[in-house]
Amino acid sequence: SKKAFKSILAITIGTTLTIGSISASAQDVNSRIIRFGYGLNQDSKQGRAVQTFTEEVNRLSDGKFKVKSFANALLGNEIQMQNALIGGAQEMMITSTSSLIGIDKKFAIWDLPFMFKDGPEADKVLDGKFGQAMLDGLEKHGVVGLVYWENGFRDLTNSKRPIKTMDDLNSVKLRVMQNPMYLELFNQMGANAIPMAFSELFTALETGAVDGQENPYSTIQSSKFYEVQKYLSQTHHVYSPWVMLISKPFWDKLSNDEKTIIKKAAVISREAERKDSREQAEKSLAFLKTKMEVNSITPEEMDKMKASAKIVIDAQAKELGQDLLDQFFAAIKEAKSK
Ligand code: TF8
Repeated sequence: SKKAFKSILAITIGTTLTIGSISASAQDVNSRIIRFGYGLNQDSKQGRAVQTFTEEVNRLSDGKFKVKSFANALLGNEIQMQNALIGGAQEMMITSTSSLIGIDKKFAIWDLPFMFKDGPEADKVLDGKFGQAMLDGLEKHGVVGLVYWENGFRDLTNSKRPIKTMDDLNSVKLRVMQNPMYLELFNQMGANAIPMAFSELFTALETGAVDGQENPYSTIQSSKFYEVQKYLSQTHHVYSPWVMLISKPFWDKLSNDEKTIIKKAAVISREAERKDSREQAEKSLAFLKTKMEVNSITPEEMDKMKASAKIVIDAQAKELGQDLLDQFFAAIKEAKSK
């Protein structure tokens, strides 16, 4: 009868809805707390993307996973956090690939100067076979690499003078990331490069312990470097990625369903972060122009900087092996052709 059909329909719909809403709990998903550390402040593209990740993990696990995020290097600087992940004292973090070289020196490859034309070109190499192989190589060192985010093209700021030529870099005390490639790159260009953790940088700029630094526009804005720096020079010397890491001891405890949740949320956060980063770059530059003296570099001077950088690239070939460099260059070539 009509009535019986209706009630069967009601039961069917009811069951379907129930199954839909309990799907995450029907899986092998346990209650977990994930401590997630990062270096920038909450009101930065990094902070916003960590928030996206937090919400996605919460949604996909039906609230069973709780991500507790710690901004401003509250859990330590990047190197300290990496070690905490390896030891299992912290679950997750986002780090610059640059500071990972203490764990896997191959990661210096991403910081080779003047490699990428734009973000989408870098995405292809990072998300493709080459980038994945680099992530796979981390596991034996005690961390699992999930996805790359965009830190972005790096530009120079300082408080001494506009940097228009390499000569202008002379005797500028420039903070660089803790990676010998940067040390050599800027010393080669005439600066006095000083490696330092990002968490110490604002104070060092404020007190004059260093004169300058290099980071993407968005970070110069969100970390308020414009308050203690007068000049911004658009060198765009390196395209710098971030990488999302999870502690290997923690990862090994997770069920496959749990790993899938983390992986899905990581990819969603990556897409959101890159979009935000690319929109923010323009806005940050416009903002910084109201606060700082901004100059571009002429093509002739750019060529000189690139020639100087070439020496550093050749030195890295010795350090990392020509093989790896060739694979990297091939991946870039392929990305350019697509
Ligand atoms: C640097 C990096 C940092 C980021 C951030 C702390 O200059 O670009 O801004 O890695 O996660 O140290």
